[in-house]
Amino acid sequence: MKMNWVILGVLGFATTMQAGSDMRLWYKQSATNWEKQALPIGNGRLGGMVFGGAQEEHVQFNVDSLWTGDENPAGKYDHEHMGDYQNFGDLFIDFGEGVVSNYMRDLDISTAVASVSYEKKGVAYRREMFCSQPDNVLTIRLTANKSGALSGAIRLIDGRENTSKAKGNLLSFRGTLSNGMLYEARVKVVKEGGALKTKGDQLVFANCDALTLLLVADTDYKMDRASGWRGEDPAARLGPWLAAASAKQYTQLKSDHIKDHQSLFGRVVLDLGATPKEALELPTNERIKRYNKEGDDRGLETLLFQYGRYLLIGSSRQGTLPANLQGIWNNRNQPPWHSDFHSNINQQMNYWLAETANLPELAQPLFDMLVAGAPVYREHTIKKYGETQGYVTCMSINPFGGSGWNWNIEGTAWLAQHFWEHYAFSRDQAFLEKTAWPWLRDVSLFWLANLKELPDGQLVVPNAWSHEHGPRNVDGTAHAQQLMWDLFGNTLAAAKILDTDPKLQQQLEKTIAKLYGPKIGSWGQLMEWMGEKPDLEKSNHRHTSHLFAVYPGHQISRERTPKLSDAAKLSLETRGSVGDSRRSWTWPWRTALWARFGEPEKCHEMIRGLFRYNMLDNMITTHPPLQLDGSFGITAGICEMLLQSQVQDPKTGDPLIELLPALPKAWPAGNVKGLRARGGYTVDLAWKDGKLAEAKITASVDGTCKLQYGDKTVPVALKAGESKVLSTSES
Ligand code: FUC
Repeated sequence: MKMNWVILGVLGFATTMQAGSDMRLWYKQSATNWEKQALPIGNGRLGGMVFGGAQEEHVQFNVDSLWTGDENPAGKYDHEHMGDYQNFGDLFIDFGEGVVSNYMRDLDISTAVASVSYEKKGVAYRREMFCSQPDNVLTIRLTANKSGALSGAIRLIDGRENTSKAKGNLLSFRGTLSNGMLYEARVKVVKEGGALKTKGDQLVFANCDALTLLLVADTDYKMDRASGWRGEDPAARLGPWLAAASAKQYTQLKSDHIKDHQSLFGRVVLDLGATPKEALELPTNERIKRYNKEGDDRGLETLLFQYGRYLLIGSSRQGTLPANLQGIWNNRNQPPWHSDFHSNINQQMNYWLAETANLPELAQPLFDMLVAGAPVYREHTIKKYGETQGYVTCMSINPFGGSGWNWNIEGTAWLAQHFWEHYAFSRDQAFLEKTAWPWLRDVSLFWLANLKELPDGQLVVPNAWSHEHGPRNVDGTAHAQQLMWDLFGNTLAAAKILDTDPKLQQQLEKTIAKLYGPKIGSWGQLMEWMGEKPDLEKSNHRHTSHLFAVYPGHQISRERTPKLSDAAKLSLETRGSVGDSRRSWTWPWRTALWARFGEPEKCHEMIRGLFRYNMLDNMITTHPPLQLDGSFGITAGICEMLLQSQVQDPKTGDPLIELLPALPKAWPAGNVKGLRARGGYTVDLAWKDGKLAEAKITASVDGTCKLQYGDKTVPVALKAGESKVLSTSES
């Protein structure tokens, strides 16, 4: 096979790229179970779970910042100080009883609009719901094909104690959490035709032609320690938001919302091949069952990929808190694991896709929260470790800089990787200097001061834990050592690029050389601990912490460290895929790991496993319970199958961009548009008969890289804004 550069435009992607068809989840029944069936909508800050009943609509809603708890100085894992992410409230619309036919509810993830349609007494009803980011409202539009057909009652319920009021065309409640946080929600009902009046704490509407419900909600949380984590009373914003949204026509609200959503969602188009007609005719819950038997539904896999992107757009936008264990969707006041920011895999997995799947600005909330929390982490660290530099945290993080449960001292090093990667993908120098560098430097400083020297001079992380597996407080777990290599390497690279701190650069270089490195054990495995622990190493434990160096790290790779790579592969194979290995987040991580090993069939097996064992009807992954890490993570895993860029030329530092490194047999023909690669590149690919047909690479900054397909490589030099198209031919 030959790879040739062709003149841009001759083989355009327009002909091969199809717009994302079949981007709908749909069902023939309304949801009865919040976790398994309700459908998520969100604008990053405000989220809703839509049940879609014909007799009664129920939208449970959340705001990202409604949290109990505080700075948690004692590092407790309790409800008072660690706190819990709260259910904000519920909105109910009672339409009354009646026989319903032709019922359908759906969620179109390409427009981020959920809808319900049905017929009752000869009238066709339609309902549309979405969370608008530009207008800050959760909007519900009720229509019918006959005038005066809409009658019912609307209730708004506080997630704690109901204090709802109805006045004029408004429903509202307001309250204060145990930590003093103020919160408020309002719903404005705009009717067309008919009548609207209050009845107790409800609004009753009769014989209306159409109604638009606008729900606004917020808290007085402020991501700023100096302000005591509190800002303006939410009431100051809710009024103007409602006034502005109700001044717009519904069609305008909807088109502004869709435009905003598509500006992010539309950046990546994926087509993994055909879906049998009979699968398309099935509602999503049945379609998943069919897929688990037949395995031939490429559209469902594409939908899964895009759903991760949809969910991140819905739960993480600039200015919000990052997506937590449940994204933004939670119907309990003491949810599992507090619905917190879990720093031993889950929080990191939530954001892997942001860079590769072309949603980089959605990672900003993660950086914002960590930077805002740093002064608290620092105090907490000094209390625990005495006067030292930098910071570490406990495993579970809350939005007030607090963290609880056991110390996860390596966690901040793992999070540091996200700061570096954000730069590596964008080459955004200002971000590197202002945001990433302080974090990389501070976490490195902690570790430079706190590593333990072995008698032979090698350096290890003391008191480490291969997450939730085996002994605690041991020296030099593979995971911790690999994190140090990653952290110090990235910090050194950043210091060189920024041309800063030569003393620190020297110290980092020396320390990297002395780090206790990855070891191969007696049966060829990658050792998880300094000593062998055969029973544990051969278990089906869910965590694959010792494989961090393969993904999301890059210390071990097929190309540069083939022996270690083989050992790591054996360790992964040994973990198997039964028992504890079946979790929301295990399959995605292993998809990415197998992709790094260049094992496409294993990758596909992981996708199948996720669908079979850890998928709810609403296509959100379950641990159990519902956990969003898997939904986000699988998108990142699929990205690794199609494109990888972690390997750098050792001399120039240029990325080696590998095209289709793990394309399974099940995806013989397809295309993808808009994946990102390190170095500031965007890549489009088309393949046929299991082989690359065409690649287009576009640069956002001036630079050079190498494209690799199979054993062929070609150098690329591009200026910002330029593209090149590569085609392959048999010869
Ligand atoms: C980590 C994992 C668990 C679960 C929890 C939320 O502690 O070990 O499997 O995902 O986070």
